[in-house]
Amino acid sequence: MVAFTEWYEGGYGVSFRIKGKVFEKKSKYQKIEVYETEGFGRMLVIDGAIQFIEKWEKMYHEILVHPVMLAHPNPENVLIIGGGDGGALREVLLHETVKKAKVVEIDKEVVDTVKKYIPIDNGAFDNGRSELIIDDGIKFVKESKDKYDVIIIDSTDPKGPAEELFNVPFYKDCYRILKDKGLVVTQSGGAYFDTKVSIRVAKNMKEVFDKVHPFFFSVIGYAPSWGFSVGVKGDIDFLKIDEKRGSSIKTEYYDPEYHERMLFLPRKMRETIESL
Ligand code: AG3
Repeated sequence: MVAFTEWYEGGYGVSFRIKGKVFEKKSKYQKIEVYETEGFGRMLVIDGAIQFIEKWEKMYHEILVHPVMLAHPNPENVLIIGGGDGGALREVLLHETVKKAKVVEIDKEVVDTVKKYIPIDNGAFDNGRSELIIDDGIKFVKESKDKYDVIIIDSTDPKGPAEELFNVPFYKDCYRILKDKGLVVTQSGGAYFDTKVSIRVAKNMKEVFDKVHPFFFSVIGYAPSWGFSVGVKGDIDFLKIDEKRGSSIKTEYYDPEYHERMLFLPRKMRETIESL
């Protein structure tokens, strides 16, 4: 039996039986691999970490995108940092309020690999409202003169090229380039494995944003209960969404009816984060 396993601290593994490896390349930034799984389509792996599995990628991309898009009263200008696979962009463009969505991806090889071997963008990169920029997200945000309603950080984990995307200086730049009110969301590690990432993000975001909301959702392919963290600038209640817009978006996992309940935290995590 051939399998691909991603190992977490202490020896916990997330494993898929595979039919074979479809592609492998070391880009300037990272090692990119694509596997054909036995039962769930293709899988993208970067530096040994599972990024998405075709059958379940919506579990992650819907939960990353829709809560912030629906809590914002009128998201028109959206910035995605990372997200070179186009999954987050595809979900952003479901929102008719969006006039412009930019994807700033550091590694063109990720875009090309996914386009060729696991296209999930569903035409999003060709949509007239979208723009793909190959650049370092840190630099882009630091130099940006444009202002955004929503910033979505769809990055790899804080090792390698994404490390700085989890630090206070980057969050400060994000805060600066949000309009008077705006929202930032980032993936922030597992609740039980990689807990230190969730705690680090909560701590660093609390230094910068007016309000911070961490939440967790199961994403098949990652360790149980994956973390997402939202930073609020200005007068926006992240707990309330625009129900009318919510009911017009077709989703499989994100449920506008359960928006608030999604913010449930395991007790230990809630106590730890509240004490920061
Ligand atoms: N972004 C990475 C999610 C984190 C995965 N981490 C892990 N498996 N250790 C997903 C990219 C999809 N757009």
